[in-house]
Amino acid sequence: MQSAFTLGVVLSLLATSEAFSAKPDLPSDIPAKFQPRTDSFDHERRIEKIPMRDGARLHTVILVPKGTKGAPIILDRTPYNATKNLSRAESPHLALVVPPYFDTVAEARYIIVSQDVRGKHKSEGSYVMNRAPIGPLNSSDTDHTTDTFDTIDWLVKHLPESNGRVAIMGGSYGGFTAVMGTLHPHPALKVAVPFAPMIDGWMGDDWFHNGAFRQQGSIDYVYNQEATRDGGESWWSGHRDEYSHWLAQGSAGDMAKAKGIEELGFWKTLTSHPAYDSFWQEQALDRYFARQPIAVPMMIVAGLFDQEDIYGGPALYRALSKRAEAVGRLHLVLGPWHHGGGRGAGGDIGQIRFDGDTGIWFRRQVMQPFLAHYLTDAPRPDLAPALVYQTGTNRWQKFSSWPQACVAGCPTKTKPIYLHANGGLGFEPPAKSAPTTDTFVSDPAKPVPFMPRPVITSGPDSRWSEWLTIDQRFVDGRPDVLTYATERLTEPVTISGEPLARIFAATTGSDADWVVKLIDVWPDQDASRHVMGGYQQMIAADILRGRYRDDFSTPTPIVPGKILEYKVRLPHANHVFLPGHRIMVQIQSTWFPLYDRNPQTYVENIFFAKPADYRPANHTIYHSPAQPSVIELPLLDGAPL
Ligand code: PG9
Repeated sequence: MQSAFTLGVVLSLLATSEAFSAKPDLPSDIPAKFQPRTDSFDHERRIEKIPMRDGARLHTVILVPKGTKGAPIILDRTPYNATKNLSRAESPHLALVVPPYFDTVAEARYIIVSQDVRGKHKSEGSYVMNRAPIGPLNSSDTDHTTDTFDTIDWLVKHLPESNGRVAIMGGSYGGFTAVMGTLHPHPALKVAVPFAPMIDGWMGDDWFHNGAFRQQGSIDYVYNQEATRDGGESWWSGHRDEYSHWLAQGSAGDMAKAKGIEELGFWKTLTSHPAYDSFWQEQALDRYFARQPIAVPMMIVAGLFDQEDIYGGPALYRALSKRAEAVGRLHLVLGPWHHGGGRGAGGDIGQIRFDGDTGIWFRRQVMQPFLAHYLTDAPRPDLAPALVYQTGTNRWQKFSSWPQACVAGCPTKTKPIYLHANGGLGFEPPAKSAPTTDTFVSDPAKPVPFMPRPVITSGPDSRWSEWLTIDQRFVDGRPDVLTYATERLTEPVTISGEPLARIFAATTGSDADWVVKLIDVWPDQDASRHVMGGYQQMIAADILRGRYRDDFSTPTPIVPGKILEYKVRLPHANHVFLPGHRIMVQIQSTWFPLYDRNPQTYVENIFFAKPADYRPANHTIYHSPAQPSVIELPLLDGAPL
């Protein structure tokens, strides 16, 4: 139905000659004589430079289904090339031209818009990596909120085919810009769907996890993003095995120096803020948005196995769900997805299979009815606050809140599962008589790889998107990986929420990293899929940089030999360990080259550690009655071992 608002827009457009001046329907940078015929296309392509309030003009690609009237607008704001984003295939069909996450909106014949954020590709202005909201970290008059506002204002005034209602969508960086667009929204912005949004770059998204620097994927990303406006220069390695590439350098700073990228703006920013200082705290969108009204209905889409932004989606949901306006307007969808699963195909990750294509199912059955309700007055779909995929059983579950279980503040409190002597793991506390410690040597010269070598994270052989589900047997048995496991389960064990590892440990060094992995071990043989026999499937795993054990913003050295408790928060999980399976915990101290190596000697800034700072250390894990190391499991059904 055409709204009075739309009619007003159309009439005002009719009144200006500019409105109906001929607009090219193909990229304006193609000379007229080479413009192909588009009669058979089911859509028009319009290229616009949309002016912002400060005069910068942002390059915007608009796809309008031919003959459409009263259509909503879907807006995606990206640093990754809007033209490319809406040129997936050379095809006259809209559905093939747009990226897969627009499949249902293309079917619904909505208007699809992709815009280069300021300073990237064909947009004017300067690029700031993850430009913060206007305020202490951004002294300019523009941010993603104002740019979104100005863009929407232009779109609803210049697209007579629209019904004047806009949704903002996008993944990862585009998820971040989508969330930012809702801060002070234009009245036409009716709904937001951020996929895998980057929310807190220090706590658990792209740049750091609990203080450990994600060197691989950060330095190269900064180079690709910042070296040139159009991304024309990209990172080079010269090694098939990225493990040897990084090991050949010393610190992350040495790698940056070797590549000559020390002057890049965001690299300098990263290296000046290794701790969770005000720079990170003030731009963490979960903290920031918790203080703002939820101005636009939002569906946050996140992946249980997101190798880049596993923290942000659930953290944002948790922060926003405390606000009164969240009721009926805020939804979390936590699917069995890697970073791109919800936006693409979601049938499997590596060897782990799910029940059908969960990505397409979600977009058709959940996202599209949600969008249609807010954009076209379609009936309100019956959506729970949280829709979470249960791995192990492979089914979707609806929850009235999320997480279901956590250490404090959830409907259910976690229960500890204890590390035992001789590699045991169980719900009973350790016995007095048993040995109380396990010691291993962590040698920075021989770090534990985070995926089997050769480590390949780009190109056709890349295993980057599956690494969180890779069979952990490739490190099980290494002398620097401790493994603890239960007996075979006789009943299912269900977890639903946020696990937390509390590990008592000592080291002979003055700093150390702690990696804790919660693993589902499959039965020794699997009749239907042989590859799954004995498979060690990671369910939740993360890293803590020991210097931040007491305070993320203030690092302190570890006193060598002192037994301390380290709390490692693990990513959210919704999983059933099935009968016949075993629960396993692995503890190690390196996850290389994804995370930079801790020199294990306390230095002020690990980015610039010197070769002599890297020293082997003996790490001791305690499992005594007085110092019990545990994983606080978000158990839903008690402890039925
Ligand atoms: N994870 C990527 C990213 C987001 C935000 C900042 C930096 C990197 C991405 O996929 O966009």
